[in-house]
Amino acid sequence: MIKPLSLTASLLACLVLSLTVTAASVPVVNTRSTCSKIQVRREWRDLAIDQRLGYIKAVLCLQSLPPTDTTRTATTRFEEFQATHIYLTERIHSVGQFLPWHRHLVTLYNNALREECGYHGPETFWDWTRDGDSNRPILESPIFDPVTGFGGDGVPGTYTLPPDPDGLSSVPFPARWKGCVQDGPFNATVINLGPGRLLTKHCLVRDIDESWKFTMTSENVAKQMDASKTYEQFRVIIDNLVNGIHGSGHVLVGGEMTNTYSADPLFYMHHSNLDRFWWKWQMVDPENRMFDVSGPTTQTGKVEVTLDFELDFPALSHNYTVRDIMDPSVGPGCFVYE
Ligand SMILES: *[C@@H]1O[C@H](CO)[C@@H](O)[C@H](O)[C@H]1NC(C)=O
Ligand SMILES: *[C@@H]1O[C@H](CO)[C@@H](O)[C@H](O)[C@H]1NC(C)=O
Ligand SMILES: [Cu+2]
Repeated sequence: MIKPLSLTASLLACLVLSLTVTAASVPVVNTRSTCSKIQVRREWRDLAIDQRLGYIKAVLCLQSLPPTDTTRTATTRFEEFQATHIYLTERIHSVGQFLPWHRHLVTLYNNALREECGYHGPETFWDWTRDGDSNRPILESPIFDPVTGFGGDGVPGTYTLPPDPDGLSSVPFPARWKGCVQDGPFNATVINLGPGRLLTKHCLVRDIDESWKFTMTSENVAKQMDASKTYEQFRVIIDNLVNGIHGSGHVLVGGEMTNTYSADPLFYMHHSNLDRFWWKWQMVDPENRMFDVSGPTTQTGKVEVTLDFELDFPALSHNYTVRDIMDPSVGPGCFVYE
């Protein structure tokens, strides 16, 4: 196992500024950093079986490592990522920086799987349109496989929501809590965060609902993407539950995934897919779209986000500007999608 220190070292290596010289010999600092390696993200079912098993093993490893910041509510390194998401929830959803912030959270998570838990397969994501386009029930997707996937549905009657005297567990999606996942690699996972902002020890809860399948087709996603000519339109469309681009992976799986404040390992698989849709949208017209960003910086405010806006990742990373994150093919992202 590699210590978090090497993560910092490799990030720094990635942040070396490159200097270019224009025709007029005026030195211009290119602030976009170079990468020692570009990660090519590959869909889950395109990974070899041993890569899938290696990924799962690395997630279990993150779940067994202590948090780097022991003063917070996270009890493991895995929970530390979700704790940061919980802590910032109101500042990173339904705002202009929603997509860049989540893009970098997924990058940091992937870095941790690799650098702290030795995963050496391709970075990966769950393209749920492949399941939406298929005639088979979603539960038969390789993503829910009990041996080579993330395990299946919750078992009814195995979980009861705790009392919520302070209203802390309110969640934005229509949250459903059928029961504990009892097959697969996470059947013994104990989650200490959630539901909502409550801190309770509980199993990984899912409540798979096939009726959302209609939003998960590639046709639906293409329709929403085509309708989005600006970042502003795209940003607003992805947050519309019925359009499905952001909501689908959450509401289909249910349980922890319908709870902004909680932790299913599928969260990162889904959010990377959402990020991929953004990347595809950017790549339609990189000149105009790669650095297009807009929207308020707070849920109720009127201040517009800019490329200079700072994104913070408490306990995970130092700040980055939105500009740093927009083009994932340069540092600190250093990835593309297949
Ligand atoms: C999880 O699955 C393993 C292997 O199938 C089994 O031995 C174990 O009892 C299960 N644990 C729980 C908590 O269900
Ligand atoms: C990091 O970004 C946050 C959020 O924009 C900001 O409040 C904070 O001051 C920044 N921290 C540093 C050290 O620049
Ligand atoms: Cu989120």
